[in-house]
Amino acid sequence: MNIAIVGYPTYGGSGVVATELGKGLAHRGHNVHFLSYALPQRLDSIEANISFHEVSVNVYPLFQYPPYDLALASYMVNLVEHSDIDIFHVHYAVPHATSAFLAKQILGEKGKRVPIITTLHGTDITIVGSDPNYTPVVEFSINQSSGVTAVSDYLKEETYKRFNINKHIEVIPNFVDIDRFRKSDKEHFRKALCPEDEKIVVHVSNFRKVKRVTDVVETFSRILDSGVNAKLLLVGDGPERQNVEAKCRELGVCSDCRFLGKQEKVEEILSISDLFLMPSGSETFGLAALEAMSCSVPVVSSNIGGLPYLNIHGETGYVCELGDIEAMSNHSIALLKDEELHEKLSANARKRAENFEQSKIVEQYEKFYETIRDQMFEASPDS
Ligand code: GMT
Repeated sequence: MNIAIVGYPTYGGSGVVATELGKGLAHRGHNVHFLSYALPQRLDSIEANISFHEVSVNVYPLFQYPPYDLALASYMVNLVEHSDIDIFHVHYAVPHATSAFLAKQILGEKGKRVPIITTLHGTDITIVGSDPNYTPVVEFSINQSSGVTAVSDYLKEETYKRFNINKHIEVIPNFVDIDRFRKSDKEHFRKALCPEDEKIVVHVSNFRKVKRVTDVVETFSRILDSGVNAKLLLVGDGPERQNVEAKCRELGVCSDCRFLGKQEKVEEILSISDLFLMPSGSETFGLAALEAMSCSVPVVSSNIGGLPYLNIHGETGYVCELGDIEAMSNHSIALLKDEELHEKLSANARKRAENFEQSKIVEQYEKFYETIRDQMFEASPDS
């Protein structure tokens, strides 16, 4: 198939899923076209059957807000006219599902029909999409998609609760490349960061408010207070960075925290980590936690959204009430102090991650594409 994938290029779960899915589909022989306003972070290799189309938006003095959604719709139309696209798969409803609807209408006028799959990821439903300034358009665009997927049962239910959706939503979970994300020997790296053999606590996110990164620092500070010799690695960057630094200063833990920024080889950092903290206020699945688990790192997280499904309490880590720093630190301390327990949870975490192995999930998407295409062309075979 010729598959066009639309997504965000940024350091975040929906962009990672879109890019890794495209790479997986290309690996299975499909031709994949990525459309975005910049090269996706994880699109780091050159393959004969992958191409990237940068959507650029003209600036004009009249535009306070350059209309990216219109430019994207135009690129989608042009792509079909020149590259014979079989399916569009858009990730994150806002505004991609709306651009896709517009492209579909324009192509329809030209006698061309291309199915549109929309994958719902998270805040496109729980925060941004639920903003009344966007709700009617988001709801309409989801309903106009040919097929809709959500990354967890939790997100599927939230979507039905928050919007008037008249479509089946297929749940296809996040996935991980378990060969790339596996514990590997990076002892030299560990020694460089932790010369005194300190425990390594890690957090990876895009540092948005919803990730509650200051809770990570508070939990870490209590871990140090308990006498555990540890370092905190903060991977990623974003709007909360200043507040997080301020929290480190307030708690006097700066010398034990390392801000590593937007790293590409996250698996190397996870390979030397002992504990992953994810105290998020909203999380539909928790891809960053899955990648940690795949590297045999147990997770202490909040019990929000899809997290209790991924991170099984007492088996792969612990889930705690939102904002319960005490519970998060108590579980973290117990885990870091008890080697036998740590070993057991690490092994369980890896095992759990293997359920979300990339090729299995890519195949599910492939099957879903075929089902939607069959439904569409069976319904009106002449078009
Ligand atoms: O925050 C978002 O909704 C955007 C998205 C992203 O690009 O970071 O994250 C969501 O999608 C991921 C991939 O499907 C999920 O693993 C994350 O849990 C989800 N984030 C939230 O729900 C906050």
